[in-house]
Amino acid sequence: MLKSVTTHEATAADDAEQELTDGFNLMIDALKLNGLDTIYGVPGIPITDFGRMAQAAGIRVISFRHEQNAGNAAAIAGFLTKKPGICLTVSAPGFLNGLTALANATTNCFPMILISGSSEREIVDLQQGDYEEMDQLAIAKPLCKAAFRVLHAQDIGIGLARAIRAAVSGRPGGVYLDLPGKLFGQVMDAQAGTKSLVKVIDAAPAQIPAPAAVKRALDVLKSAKRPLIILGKGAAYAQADDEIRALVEKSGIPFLPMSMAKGLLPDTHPLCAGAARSTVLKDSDVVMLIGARLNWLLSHGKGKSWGDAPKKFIQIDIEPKEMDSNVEIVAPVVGDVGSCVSALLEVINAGWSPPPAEWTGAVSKKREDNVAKMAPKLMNNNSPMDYHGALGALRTIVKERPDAILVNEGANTLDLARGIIDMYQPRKRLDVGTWGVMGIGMGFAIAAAIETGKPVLAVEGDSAFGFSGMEVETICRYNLPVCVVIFNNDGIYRGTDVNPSGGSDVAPTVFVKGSRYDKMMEAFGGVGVNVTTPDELKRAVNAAMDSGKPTLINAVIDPAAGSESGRIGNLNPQSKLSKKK
Ligand code: ADP
Ligand code: TZD
Ligand code: MG
Repeated sequence: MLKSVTTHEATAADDAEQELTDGFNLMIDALKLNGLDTIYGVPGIPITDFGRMAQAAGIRVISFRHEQNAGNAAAIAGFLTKKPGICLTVSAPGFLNGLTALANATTNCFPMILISGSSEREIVDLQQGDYEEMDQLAIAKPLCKAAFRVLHAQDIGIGLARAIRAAVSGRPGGVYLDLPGKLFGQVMDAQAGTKSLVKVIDAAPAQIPAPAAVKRALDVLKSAKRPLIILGKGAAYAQADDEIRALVEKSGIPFLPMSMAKGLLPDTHPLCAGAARSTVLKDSDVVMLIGARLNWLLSHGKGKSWGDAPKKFIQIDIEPKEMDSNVEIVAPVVGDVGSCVSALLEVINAGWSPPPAEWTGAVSKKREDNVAKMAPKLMNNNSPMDYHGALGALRTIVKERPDAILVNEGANTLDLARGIIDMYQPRKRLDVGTWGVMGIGMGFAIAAAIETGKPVLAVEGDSAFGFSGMEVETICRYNLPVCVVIFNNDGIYRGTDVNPSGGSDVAPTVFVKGSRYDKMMEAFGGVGVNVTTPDELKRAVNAAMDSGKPTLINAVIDPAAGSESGRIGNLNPQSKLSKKK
């Protein structure tokens, strides 16, 4: 009989024989040894038994309806815990379904490991048509941070150790681990097997910034008349929450949180410039980026939205190659956010003059004006609802339940929720990230509930929800405290487009009118509610959050309320030939 190294006690009778282990058990033991206690995946050949045995060995195995959602769950588990999230799939098609999530995780700097079973190497390499034949390693390589294949049971320990280190050290990202079906059944001596396992020590070592780089950054910061700190999701990932808060408050510099950095300090903090975004981007003279890239989300650090005032950029990032990627960085500080911010704080604590009151006063004034302008819109009780009325209700709920996790995707549903719903705690807002990808919703919501045990509120455009909607069954199956609110405006951006040809097909952006997504949740034993006013919405969400029952609220939104592509319509190419609408 084969014996798992860690799961069975040896008996006297067994002592006579050589104790054996195999690929299944070694992989399970390797995961457990490294504290990787949850697997998100979809079963099938050749990993069905692996999932069963992992569950028997005490690993939590969360089974999804589509690998992309399992992969997104693993990715966000990585973001929330700083441990690589594990996604497990079958070969070729299952692998490819998971690959989108792996690429997205890499793009967003989330640590995860996609583990896929694969077919017989000998047949795959000769392209002889094996069951689910595909050279998965080669395909994964350009789309992730690192990719490895394990061919021998005795290399499983090293294989997983390499995958863990690659995922979490330096700039975090996605790693692919290829496990051919044959590997699982390979047998070896149990003692040698145990010895072959590796417990990874200090997987993401602190990266201390050079003192000269810290000094250079502080000199630039001191010279500023209108300084600004931009916090990105790398700062949220770093879990250096106290240090970041101290840096902002001791320096007295206004801060702008990127979407998933909201809540590192509360959006209602007196130094938060979230509601004065265009002003601070335009008028600031020194900008310190902390775990944020100058990509499209920050207009590449140049152009109209950055105004005419000359800018100097300081950048704190763990990835040296990020420096000067879009504009000159006059003070690069390479290291992990915790170490870099601590180093800056040491000097600031020793004596610091806050930025001119003229600047901080102007930022506060702008923020207060904008907040006041928005307030009446958020209080409307229109039916059908517009985005502001519905989001005004959700904003109050999040304020009253600051430890709930907000998942958010869509176009108008995303852009308006990001601006309107204030966040109060770190890593509570999870969204479409760097790619603006649709489909993260249910995977993120499920992993957020599993990893944190906190209630989850997923605010979803009706289109966005459709990309992962089948996972409502998964939410019901594991009885997770997830409340999904669908902003149902009958389509993508708007439900009012018409087919310009006059034909019988509806326009490409339009869905079935009056759909009842709430019935989907009811189909699996969850609670479904249809709401048409902000008051009803508020009541339904509060009931869901109080009960912790899987709930889906179909929130009927005026189909004419949205705008093209939400807030990023300017990125659409325009035909110079077609007539203007
Ligand atoms: P946002 O979209 O919020 O602006 P980005 O994803 O563009 O954020 O940027 C995150 C940055 O944070 C990446 O450049 C990444 O290298 C960096 N990063 C991630 N983790 C850490 C860390 N622990 N310390 C320093 N930088 C980090
Ligand atoms: N496919 C993928 C994977 N990601 C995308 N971002 C898109 C397609 C394009 N897209 C957007 O950028 S937003 C969006 C799509 C299809 C859906 C917007 O409709 P919605 O939200 O119903 O989710 P609103 O509230 O109607 O704007
Ligand atoms: Mg919509």
